[in-house]
Amino acid sequence: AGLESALAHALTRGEYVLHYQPLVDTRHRRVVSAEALLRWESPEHGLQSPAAFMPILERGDHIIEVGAWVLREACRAAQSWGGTDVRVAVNLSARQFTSPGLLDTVRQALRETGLPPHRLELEITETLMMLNPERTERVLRDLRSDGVRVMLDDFGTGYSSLGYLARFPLSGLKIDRSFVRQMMQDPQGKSAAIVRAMVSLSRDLNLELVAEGIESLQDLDVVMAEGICVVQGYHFARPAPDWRPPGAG
Ligand code: G
Ligand code: G
Ligand code: NA
Ligand code: MN
Repeated sequence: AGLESALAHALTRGEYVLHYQPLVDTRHRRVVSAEALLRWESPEHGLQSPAAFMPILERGDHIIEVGAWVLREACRAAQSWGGTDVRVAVNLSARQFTSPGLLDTVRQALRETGLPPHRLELEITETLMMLNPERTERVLRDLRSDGVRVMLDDFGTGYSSLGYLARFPLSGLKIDRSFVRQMMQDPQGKSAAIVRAMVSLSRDLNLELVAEGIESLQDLDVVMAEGICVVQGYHFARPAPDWRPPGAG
């Protein structure tokens, strides 16, 4: 109960912060996006990862307000990066994605901050995408027609069927970092074969492909050898507060 009641006040007390971790396009040696990652600076418990408190927030309605704050704050930060076209990526929770107000919340965050819609990227998981496929399809169409990008996060670990990749208007796929780990252990193994299929699939479906969890130069070499150009991971940068894109002043 300690965490739960402390969380109820975290938003009004200004205890939430966003850390940012860049996504790098290795072809152009350029940061293309930065993922906003929520942290709770709890006075009693210290810096908390969403893994610790998201499950608690998901049980209440409060998560809708926190999600709206994350969207607005991420858009505000990205707008403050100045004359760059670096995007900002925001993770959506299940409650937030299925809430009737999602589209309004996104539009309001863009309107209030003045961030161009094409600089906002939303990350959803396969599980979330499959909760209500009909609704997902409508919501994604609305978001995409506004110009907002949508990425499928942790791709390869969920339960979506490949048919949905054609049906849903996604912008791209983020290959779960477990594939990179397994490829490093066995470069000719089954995970490598699956990643090769993902590369081919994303090309044919015109989806951007991102490899997560790049922790070393060796990881980078392996994914680049498979033709994956957009990467993210500790090798480039850990999530950090007050992040700005290179050259943004
Ligand atoms: O940053 P970290 O590895 O601690 O994140 C743990 C999990 O929390 C990841 O799955 C990440 O996607 C998720 N997460 C991070 N920030 C947010 C956020 O703002 N909203 C939601 N819904 N999930 C987030
Ligand atoms: O579920 P999602 O992919 O959104 O999780 C994002 C989280 O993954 C971030 O919060 C971050 O802390 C973590 N992360 C980012 N880069 C790396 C990495 O290179 N290695 C590992 N192990 N975790 C990472
Ligand atoms: Na994510
Ligand atoms: Mn992910």
